[in-house]
Amino acid sequence: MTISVTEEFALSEEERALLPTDEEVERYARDGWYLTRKLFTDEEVDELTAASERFYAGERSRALPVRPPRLAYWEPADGPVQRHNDYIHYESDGIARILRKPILGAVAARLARAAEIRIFQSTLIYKPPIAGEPSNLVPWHFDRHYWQSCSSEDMLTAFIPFHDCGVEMGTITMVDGSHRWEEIGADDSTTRHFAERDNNDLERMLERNAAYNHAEVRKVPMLIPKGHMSFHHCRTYHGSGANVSGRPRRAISFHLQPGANEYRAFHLTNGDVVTYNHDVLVRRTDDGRPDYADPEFCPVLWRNA
Ligand SMILES: O=C(O)CCC(=O)C(=O)O
Repeated sequence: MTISVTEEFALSEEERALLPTDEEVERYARDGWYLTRKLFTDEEVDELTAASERFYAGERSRALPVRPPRLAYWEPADGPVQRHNDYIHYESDGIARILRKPILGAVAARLARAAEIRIFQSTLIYKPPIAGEPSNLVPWHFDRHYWQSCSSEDMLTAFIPFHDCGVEMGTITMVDGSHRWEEIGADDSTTRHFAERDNNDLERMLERNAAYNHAEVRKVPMLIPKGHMSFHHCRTYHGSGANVSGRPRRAISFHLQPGANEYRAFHLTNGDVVTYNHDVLVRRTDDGRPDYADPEFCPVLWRNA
């Protein structure tokens, strides 16, 4: 039995058992994060590692037609810092094939309570096994700030490590329930990526927002076995620490949008309109806006029957 009309978006009976239960969907709404069952086989995860190594060695299935203004794009000349490479689902078919496994999109659709899920962005990440490497530290932030040109408040991210991932590797860590906080202190600077911001400012921002909401900052490291992944809501504060494991921490941050998401003009205080990298890549809607449903860059991952 399947729960989808087309073969493309069909699940087997075994896969259906991997979906979050109603209670888990409720818990995601309360906590702002969710740890999945084993969605990828060991072979699929190993293929992610192999395909990422081919990517780092220079293999591309296709290249971006233009370089967007704020592209994260590690190259060998950047050296042994933390590597981030955006649009990996576009540039590596070997990786995209596995990311597009329907069960992943079906889990996201359940959590976001959406009938359709599309890819928004995907970033290949590599934390080198250097205990003191400062670029390995990911300061507290939430992703909605980077997506102000999006209309949806329900975007979400799957964090997909390519191995067992625990605290010693600097796994992703969530601030429990923080997606429900009312925000204070947001200004134009919050739209800038964490790599361009001061870590102490971001730490203070978290503390200030927690205090304003009379909330305790409860940091929950995601202990993710191989083949499993964590999801977080776009307003959930998260970050991660040093990699002291002696092994590289390899992962993909897979950013997803509900079907209803679309471009909106978001103005900064000086009147400038916020842009996202897609805006120089994707096709236009009939009324001239960047189309965040462009199948080339933002393909559909899952659609309910
Ligand atoms: O690499 C990390 O630990 C955090 C990645 C991240 O910020 C995200 O998945 O949104």
